Amino acid sequence: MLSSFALLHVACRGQIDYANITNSPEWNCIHTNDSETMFPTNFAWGAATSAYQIEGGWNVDDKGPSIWDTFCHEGGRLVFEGQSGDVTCNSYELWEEDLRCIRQLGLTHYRLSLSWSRLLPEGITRHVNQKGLRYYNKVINDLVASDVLPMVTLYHFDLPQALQDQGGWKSPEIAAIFDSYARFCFESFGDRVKLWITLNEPYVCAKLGHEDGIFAPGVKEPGMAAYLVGHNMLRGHARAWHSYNVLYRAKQGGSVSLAINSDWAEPLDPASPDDTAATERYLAFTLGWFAWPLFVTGDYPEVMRSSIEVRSKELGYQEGSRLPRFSKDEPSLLGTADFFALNYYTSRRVKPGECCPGVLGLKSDQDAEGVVDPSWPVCGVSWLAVVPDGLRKLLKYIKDTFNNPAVYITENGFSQVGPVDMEDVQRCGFYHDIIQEIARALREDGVDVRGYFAWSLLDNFEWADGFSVRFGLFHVDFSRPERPRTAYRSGREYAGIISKYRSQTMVNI
Ligand code: GBH
Repeated sequence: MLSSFALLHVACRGQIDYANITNSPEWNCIHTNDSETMFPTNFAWGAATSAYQIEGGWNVDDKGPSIWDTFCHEGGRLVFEGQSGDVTCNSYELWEEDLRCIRQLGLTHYRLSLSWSRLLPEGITRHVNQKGLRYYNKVINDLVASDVLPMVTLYHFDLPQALQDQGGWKSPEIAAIFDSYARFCFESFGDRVKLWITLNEPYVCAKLGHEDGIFAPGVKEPGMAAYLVGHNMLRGHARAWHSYNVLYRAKQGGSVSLAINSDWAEPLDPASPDDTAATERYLAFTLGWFAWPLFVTGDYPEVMRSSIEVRSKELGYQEGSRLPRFSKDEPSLLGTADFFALNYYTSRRVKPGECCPGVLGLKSDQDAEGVVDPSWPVCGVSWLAVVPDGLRKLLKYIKDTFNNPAVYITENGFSQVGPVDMEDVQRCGFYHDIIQEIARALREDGVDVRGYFAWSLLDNFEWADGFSVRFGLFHVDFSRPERPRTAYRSGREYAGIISKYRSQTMVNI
């Protein structure tokens, strides 16, 4: 077993206090007795990707452009070195290479996303791209034939440009349009796909796409657009879930959810009531924003609403004008998730925000600031402090707050920047640690964890960071037209972990 904290100590750079790492009890107690680690026999061992990040083929075979095509081509200065997903891993041509990687890992599940504008070039079902349909049918059929179950995300950041031109996620009509796209997908693939994610990380689309403007569509309307976008995404999700429930569940028997990203958060000073209240706001404005409507009340968390109202009053906005209300005439949000889909990457310690009471924006509404504990290694991209036990704490919080749902960890990973290191020992240590934390969540906390999807199968187009940040279990050589995939050491170790735990049976959980 690798001693990962020692490896992190050697290999990480950045905001790390080296002296503190070796002294940190958090890192010294990560390793449990391995022999106690067991997983349920049907546990999903997966890896994840998304369409724009791997497919390439951006304008071939009748595919329509998406907002990421536009963002990279026109707003290219916002992406690292003006890069784009035009070709990326070229999985549109090289799917069989991906399948080989999936089989090499021994995955039981593979999470992919569909490119909406590859299937429906204008975003609506009037015009179906048969070649796109054929592509995804082949992917799904090949997976099933290889005994790998697909988890399919309908939307991972890549709205058809044609729909953006009509207002995109800010437009109320988008909910019905998304629903008809979702029905088209359930109808086309639902005989073979039993795990569905409607939307990936609405928080990121809302905040990075419409508040900060650093993701497509690059809208910068602080304190306004993000709430509207989040609202319409939730409305679209709810409609799609109800469609599945009424039209497809009986004959297809699958499950549908929405993937929510959240840091784990805890008070900077646990004894401080201000830090504790700020932590509650921090979680309410990320996890709670999307989980409360689905799992708790059918509406946003009370503390989110009240914080926004306080700022709105100061700034002269009317009640409810920034954070919309759900209409009683529309399908209800409550209960529209068949499982909890969690994307977890990092943790923060939280204190009240230092930002700007008089300023319009999510940060000022939220009034909470997350800081990285000096003992947490930051190994690749700057936001990703590596905190495996934060996942366990977040899982316990989800169990307690959302009435013990079945949970899939639909994304989690560890990034690499700088020179390629095929012997990525820190990432190996990370995967061992995170899987131990999941085992503890199952065994000691009784969390109903159903599966784990590593982000990502392949190095790929990492959004605004382009190809400068690598999350893959397989390295991809982007300088060569064949885009060769080669397993990192972490890929081989993840395969080893899977083969070890797949053959065990969990007792006494
Ligand atoms: C995931 O989001 C995405 O689903 C996936 O496509 C992506 O490849 C993966 O992350 C790795 O990045 O730039 O300082 O504003 C993870 C959640 C939330 C993490 C927003 C980065 C932005 C930090 N993300 N956060 S910052």
